[in-house]
Formats: sequence, structure tokens, C-alpha cells
Amino acid sequence: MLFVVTLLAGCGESSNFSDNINRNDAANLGEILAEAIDKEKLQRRNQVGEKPYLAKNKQTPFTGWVKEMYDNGQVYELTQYKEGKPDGTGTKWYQNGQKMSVENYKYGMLVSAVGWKPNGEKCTVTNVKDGNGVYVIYNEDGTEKSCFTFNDGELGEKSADRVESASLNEMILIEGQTFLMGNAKPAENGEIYPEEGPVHKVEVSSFWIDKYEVTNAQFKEFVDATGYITFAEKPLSPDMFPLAPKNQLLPGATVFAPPPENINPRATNDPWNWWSYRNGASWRKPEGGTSSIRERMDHPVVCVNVDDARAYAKWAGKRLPTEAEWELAARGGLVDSMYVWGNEARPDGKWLANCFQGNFPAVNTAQDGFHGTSPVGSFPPNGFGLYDMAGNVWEICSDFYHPSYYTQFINNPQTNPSGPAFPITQIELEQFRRTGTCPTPMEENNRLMNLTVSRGGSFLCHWEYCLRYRPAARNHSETLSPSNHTGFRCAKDG
Ligand SMILES: [Ca+2]
Ligand SMILES: [Ca+2]
Repeated sequence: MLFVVTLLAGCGESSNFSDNINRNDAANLGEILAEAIDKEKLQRRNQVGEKPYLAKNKQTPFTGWVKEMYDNGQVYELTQYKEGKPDGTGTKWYQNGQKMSVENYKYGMLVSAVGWKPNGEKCTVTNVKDGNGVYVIYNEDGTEKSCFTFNDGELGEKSADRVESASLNEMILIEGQTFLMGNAKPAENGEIYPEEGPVHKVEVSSFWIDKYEVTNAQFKEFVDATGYITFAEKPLSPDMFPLAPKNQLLPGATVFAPPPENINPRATNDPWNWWSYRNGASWRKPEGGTSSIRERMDHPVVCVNVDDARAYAKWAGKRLPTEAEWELAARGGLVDSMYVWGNEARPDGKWLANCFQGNFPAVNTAQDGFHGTSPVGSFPPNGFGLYDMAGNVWEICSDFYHPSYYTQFINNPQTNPSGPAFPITQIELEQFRRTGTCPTPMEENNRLMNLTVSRGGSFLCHWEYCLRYRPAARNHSETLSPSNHTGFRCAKDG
């Protein structure tokens, strides 16, 4: 069950527990349940992309009891809300009837929590006071399910629902077939992405593809075995980039760095308002500085470029997927669907991918449970059993990127397309955006300027601003510029 907390920054007030609900007091519980509003129904009344507070409608934030039930009709959670935010007591129960936790909220912030295991034993690890501490959630069988850390009321890293490390290398066989690639319809937010069209038939031979994005643990295994040094860990040669300022030649990566005040991303249209080149950032330190992957070994590796991804794939006896293979795999057997799970953005009001909620870029409400990357496999798989084909991190493919690549296939279907013969660079792409045509690529361009396809969207894709966690969505990664929202998964011939 997804654990979602409405978050508010700032220090918590110390507070005593209000009276919590006694499940054995059937009359008390029954009365509250009868009065309570169903959590999912309430959330569904919100517009997608809106702040995640529960509101009956935009004008009237909800005050009263909110309930969440197990599929069998048993109560899972009862929480008090005030003006759309948890405020007061929240109680959860296991299916066996044992109390799971009692939480206390103030203005949407978790102030304190105590927890029990399904056998009734008090959980000594769970200890949240004044908005700080650790919160553990157990499965019905008593094994640990999730572990959350709260800092001043803010949800920190979630460290579980872990995928068994042995299964990280699992691949799924996608049978050879013809499918419709691309999308010509406006996305649900009304936006049209011309590079996704025209829709055209593509025949792809059988291939295997990784079930999960490649994780930090897997990448570390490769680095430990080979001594490989990634692009972001090496300085650039001043001979190669004589005009570049010295500080941009230092090792590092491009890191998401939201501005302190929110800005309208469309009005500025300059991504450097929320991206920053950070010396020292690499797959080992995804945000540079003192950041670390220690608690993120089951998250996808980031800050790698296409050469790093290829080197890993080669070591693993695999290769990168082509763009066509990736899209066929992402569609999961669905035809012409907008998302990898179907056509509805949020079935039953649930987020099915790690993307961005709130006001991009400054306010990330993490309604889906994650501010940044998530452990691979944290969201349901698609129809082929593949995880995170929507969101989490962009996945580098083997093709060069060209925004009008598909136009040549309308009258000329091709089997196993593998991308344009010649790469373009950011300079040519910008001209394409202005004029609709690309100039002929300049042959003397440094190969590090080449654009390579990346697919699937990331934890930074926003429903309104960049609705690209869709199977048809196309993007490019820059060899020169590894970033902390881009990783990869591997494929091999079937
Ligand atoms: Ca997210
Ligand atoms: Ca992904």
C-alpha cells in the first residue's frame, strides 16, 4: 500500500497524542467510519498536478475523518483532516486487526508516530518526535516493508519495498512483432509533441530487455570489476574545448537545482534556471557535494552518458536497446495508449510512475512518494512485466536522436530501425525548433556534442509542463552532459 504523507516544511511543534481510536470499541469505530470520507474519492476530486491536499473541491478543503479500506472492506486507516490537511490523529491497522500505527499531525505535518508489528509487539525502531525520526512499516507477515526518515517534518529517503538483488539482472523476452510506433495526438494536457509523429508501422525482431533500470548496486559491481571511470568523473581536455571556461572543464555532472522561488518554466524557458553544472557530481555523488548513493543502492544509476551505459552493457554481455525496441517494450502490449498502463492519467486516483507533482520547478510535493529517484520497481509493472518504463529516470537508447526521424518511414516501412545514420547536435536541434528543418550536420563536430535518444521520462516530468512519462515521448541525452535524471537499462538479441 502506498504510503503518502502531505508534507510541509518547517519545524514541528511538540504535541501529545490526541485520543486515538479503539478498534475494539465497535460503536466508536463504526460511528467514525460511517462519517468518514473515502480517501481515494476525495483525492480524485483534485485536478492532476494540483497541490496534493485533500479537498472536496477547489474552494472547500475538507475537514473531518478520512478513511482508507483494504480490498476486503476492512479498515486500513482513519485520519482526522482539517482544511484539507491531516491534523489530529491517524490510526492504521493490519488485516489481522492489530493496530499498526498511531500518528499525530499538525497542519499536514507528521509530528509524532508510534508503531507495532503485526504480532502486537511495539516497534522500537519507529520513533518520530517533533517531526524527526524513523518510521518503519511492516508487511502482514512481519517482514519489514518500508522505512521512512523524517527531518523537521519532511519525508526523507524511503529505503524499502526492495527488489531482491538476485532478480535485478532479470530480463524479459519481447517476441518479434509489428507495432504502431509514435503518437500524433495531443497529450492529455493539450500539448502536441511533433517529434513523436507520424505514427508508423515498425517491425522488430525478438529481443530481451532488462526488467528494471540498471541500479547503483549493479553499476558498482561493474566499476569494482573493471576499474571503469565514468565521463562525469574525468576532466575535459582544454585542447578539445579551447573556448570553454576552466571551471566547466572540471569533472562533474548536470544536476537538478530548483530555484528558491517558484518561476513559470514556460515564461523563462531557460532550463538553466533549474539545472546547474556541479563540479564533483557523478554516479557516486548524484547531487555532488556530500551526496551519496549509500542509501540508494537499489535506485537507478544516474549521471552516466551513452558511453558509460554502453561500457556497462558490454561488460554485462548485453547492449543498449534501440529506440524502436524500447517503445515496443514500454507499450506492454497495449495499442495506441497514452500511458504504459492505459489511457487514464491516474487510474483510481493513483500515481503509477515516479514523476513530479507540485509546481515545477520549485515546489516538489512528492505526492507519488518520492522527491527524487525511487528504488527500481516501486511502481506496478507494465503488461510485459517491465518496471519504471514511465518515469523515475530517462533511459538512454542506442540510436542517434533526430526529431523528424519517423517521417521517412511512412511509405517505407523498415525492420529493426536503428536510428539516423548521422547525429545532430543541440545547435541543429535548436534550429529545427525554430524553423522546422535541421541543417546538415557539420562533420567536424566533436562527437561529444552528439545527441542520443533517451526515453520514458523521469522524476522531473510534470503533467502540465513536460508530460513525457509516456511510451511515445522522445528526448535526447547529451554525451557531454551526464545528468542526475538520466540512466539506462540493457537489452540483448532474442
Ligand atoms: Ca516523484
Ligand atoms: Ca524509466
